[in-house]
Amino acid sequence: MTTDLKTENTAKPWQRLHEADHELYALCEQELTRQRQGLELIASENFAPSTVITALANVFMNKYAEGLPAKRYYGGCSVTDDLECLAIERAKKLFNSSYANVQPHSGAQANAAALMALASPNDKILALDLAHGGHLTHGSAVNFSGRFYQSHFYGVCDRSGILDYERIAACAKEVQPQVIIAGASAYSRCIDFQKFHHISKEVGAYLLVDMAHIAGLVAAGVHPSPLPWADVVTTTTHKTLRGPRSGLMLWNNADLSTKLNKGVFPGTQGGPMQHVIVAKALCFKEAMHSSFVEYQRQTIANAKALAAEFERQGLAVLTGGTDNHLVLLDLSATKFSGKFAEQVLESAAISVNKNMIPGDKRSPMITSGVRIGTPAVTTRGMREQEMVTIATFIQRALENANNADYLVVLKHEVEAFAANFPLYPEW
Ligand code: DSN
Repeated sequence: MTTDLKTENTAKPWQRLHEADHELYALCEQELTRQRQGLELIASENFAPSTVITALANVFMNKYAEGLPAKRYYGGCSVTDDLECLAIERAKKLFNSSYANVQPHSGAQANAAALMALASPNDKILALDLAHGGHLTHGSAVNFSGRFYQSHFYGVCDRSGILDYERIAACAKEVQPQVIIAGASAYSRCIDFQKFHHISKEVGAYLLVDMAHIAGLVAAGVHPSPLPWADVVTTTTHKTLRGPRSGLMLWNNADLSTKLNKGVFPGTQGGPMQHVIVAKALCFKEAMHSSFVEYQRQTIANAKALAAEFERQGLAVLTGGTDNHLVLLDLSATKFSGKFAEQVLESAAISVNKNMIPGDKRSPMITSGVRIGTPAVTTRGMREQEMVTIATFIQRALENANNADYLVVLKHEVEAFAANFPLYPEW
């Protein structure tokens, strides 16, 4: 693992479950084995350092601390205040923001809090269409954001698969939204946040940037930061940022502080998970290290190598390549659906996820695309030459999709390959 905080303590945090609850211990062990044996290519997943996982098990779990440092609804919060202030300072430094709220439990919660702060029920919001790479919490009809707000969507250009800022500006003028959301869960190109800023200002909308997927790239300076341009930035902390499963909110305008903090508590959350804030503060520290920048550079280089090899093999890559940590395969010209491809690859110990593509004729449960990300395999130490091997594994699996015996043999080959890159060797 490319972590800078080596631990001398090789005990797994769930070791004591061995005596306390053997069933749970066995499940933790099975999951560790699964993660070690396969190839993890889900773009939103990563392997947090063992130090971060271990940091989650701490006594702050016992503490209620509604409110903010020095303004709590419970006594006994003096140490908790110190912890939360430390985490806030680290988040601000890492992302060069003036303010941070480290309490969101997840990216979805951070988006709920930001929308609660910036819009009233039934206000209009404008975001990237889910089928074009958006996110459920950006206005989907099946999510609170589509139930409580009038959601409108912009898309990517049909031919290029790339955001067309002139069309987004025209759409914003027509819709006149209260909030414009920029950010994606399946978009492989750089997002121009400055352009989104100008579009938002022109129509008098707030700009909310959800940078969950690219937060690690932004922290490392290998993707432009939304902080100079957005009214509020939300993110998860466990994707490219490689921290614990959690959320974060950042902003620069002091006038929004009360609203945004209240959007988190009491707006959408109760007591913060202070034990997770310990692990978040640790991940922010790790992300300031020079080796983290190297890791993010390699993550992008690996995604580019993967895209190039897919194209060389004749598989269609949406947008023709990538600028970030993920590649979108367009399977619409093949006999495969995204769902079928996901299942075939899983039988060869390769984890990806099916994904809608622009103009998809199939439903979100079937889809015509597959999303493939490099953060986790890069954490394992893989580089460009391994990406060529992985693209070949994927192509061989798809070519032999109906040959169960072949897929069993391929699975063993994939597992032997993965074993060359030990995961959590300290455990
Ligand atoms: N579920 C995440 C993803 O896979 O992109 C987003 O929340």
